[in-house]
Amino acid sequence: MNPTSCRGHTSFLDLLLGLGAVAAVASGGGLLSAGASTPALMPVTAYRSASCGCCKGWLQHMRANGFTVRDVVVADVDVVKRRLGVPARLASCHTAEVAGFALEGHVPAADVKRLLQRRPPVTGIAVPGMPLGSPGMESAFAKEPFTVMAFTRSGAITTFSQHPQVRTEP
Ligand SMILES: [Cu+2]
Repeated sequence: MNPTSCRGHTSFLDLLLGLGAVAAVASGGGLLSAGASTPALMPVTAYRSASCGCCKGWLQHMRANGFTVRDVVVADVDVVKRRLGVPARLASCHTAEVAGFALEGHVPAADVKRLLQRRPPVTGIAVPGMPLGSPGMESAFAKEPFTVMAFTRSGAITTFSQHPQVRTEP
């Protein structure tokens, strides 16, 4: 997989959706009252290679959905993936950490929030590869269905959520 091959544009629609989510949280009073334990405010540390455009797109997506993201450029993301226990067959471009969980690839912010709310006994969640239409991989030409997988260090891999996307003909 070549992390430099992806596209780095976040669509206007995605920005709007992200801002909408932040506004919804703010209007509910969550940002003011809930403090540091609010899942939406958990800091995310993201590791990526310097040339990865779609990684930056995912960072933008997370920030637009209320996360504070620390952007760490590393020489070899595979070292980080091994440290965090990401199975090789679930690998994508960037890898991130939030609240002790690993996040691999273009995981939607909504899934990260669900992970933080439910705290299942997993090491992390992943979107393998780089499906078109996933957050940070916006495309005018195609939206591929994708599945968010949960994984453990003992090697168990299960389905966390599914994102059936509508294909558009070019
Ligand atoms: Cu990517």
